[in-house]
Amino acid sequence: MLDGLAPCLLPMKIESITLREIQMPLVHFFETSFGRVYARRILLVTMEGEGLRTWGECVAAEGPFYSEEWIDGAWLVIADFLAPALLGKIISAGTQAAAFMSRVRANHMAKAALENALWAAEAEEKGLPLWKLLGGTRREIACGVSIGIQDTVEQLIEKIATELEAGYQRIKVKIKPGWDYNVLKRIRQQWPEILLSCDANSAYSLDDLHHLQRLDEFRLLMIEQPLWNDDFYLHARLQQKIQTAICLDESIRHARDAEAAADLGACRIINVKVGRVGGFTEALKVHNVCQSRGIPVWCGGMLESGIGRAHNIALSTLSNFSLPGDVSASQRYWKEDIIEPEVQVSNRGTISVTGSPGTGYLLKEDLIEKLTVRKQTIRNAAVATG
Ligand code: OSB
Ligand code: MG
Repeated sequence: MLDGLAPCLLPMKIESITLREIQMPLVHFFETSFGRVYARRILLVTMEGEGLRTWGECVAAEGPFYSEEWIDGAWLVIADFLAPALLGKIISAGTQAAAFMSRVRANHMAKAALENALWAAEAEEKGLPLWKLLGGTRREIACGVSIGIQDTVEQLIEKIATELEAGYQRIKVKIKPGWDYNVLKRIRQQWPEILLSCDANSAYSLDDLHHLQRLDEFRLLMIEQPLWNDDFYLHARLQQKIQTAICLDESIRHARDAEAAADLGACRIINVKVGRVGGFTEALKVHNVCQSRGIPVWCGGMLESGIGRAHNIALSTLSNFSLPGDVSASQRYWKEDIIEPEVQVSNRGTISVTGSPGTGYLLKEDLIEKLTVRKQTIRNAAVATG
């Protein structure tokens, strides 16, 4: 995602980095076991140099509930540490970004926003679609939906019916104690054969073993992150005692985690979120580690705007992304997305990628400007606010 004012040429000397907060109301609230969100506060970054500009999205949420990162923390980490580490550097490929930022521990979503912007610039500069630069092979990716906790089961059933009618290939529902067995039972009564999974976002402990075993009767494709957000060991013990495949999301922070989880038998499936693992370079490593161990992966979502969504689509074209992801149409989230065209899903539940260079999507810069509530540009060590 790059708007070259002049024909751009990597290597690019990074002259300034701009952070923007945009606010976008969700078409429908989204509720997980850790809370409900009605509107997103999204941190977008641009990197400018030698007359060009490239965009990235930081997927950190409004509060540190999914993981330790959140928008205001990420903003500071980028402004005070990551941007200064990149400014003045000459970078010719996305893979080079991580080394400059490695002195900063973790803060993966903040790092990914910057690294992914450089990958997008590299793709554009090489005249390649981002998905090809990443090593993708599919022209069409399979889409599922993640449906939050609703006020009533009937509302959930209605939502599932709408998504199935639209063609989505897999339904994932959020669960928590008190919104699990009976809800899944009701769904299975209505749709005995659909591809169905659930996501607990760490809402259970091993004390719930018998309860979780009862979910086996629903023949779920997977149960996502049932236990602690930072755990493999107890997930491995749980996996031995339930038939349903465990999918890890929160616990997998990098390729070494994927390796450890696979070797321990902590999961049979992994959800890859490019922000959670710190950028495309690490996401590719996770993909490869999983592929070599026979663990299928799929692309998770973080209620992204079009920028992050376009990046997720590109990543999903890699060969081991063999299960439908949580990458769905713009209109499920936003009245108007910030990219053109908006992300559209076919009636077979797929998104197609094109042969155009970069992400294949254009930015609605006027709309982004209108949605912006905060902006800060960092140049060398000096900080300018405006
Ligand atoms: O656990 O996958 C998750 C959204 C916010 C935080 C965590 C998760 C999710 C989703 C939504 O499930 C996926 C999406 O539609 O973007
Ligand atoms: Mg999840």
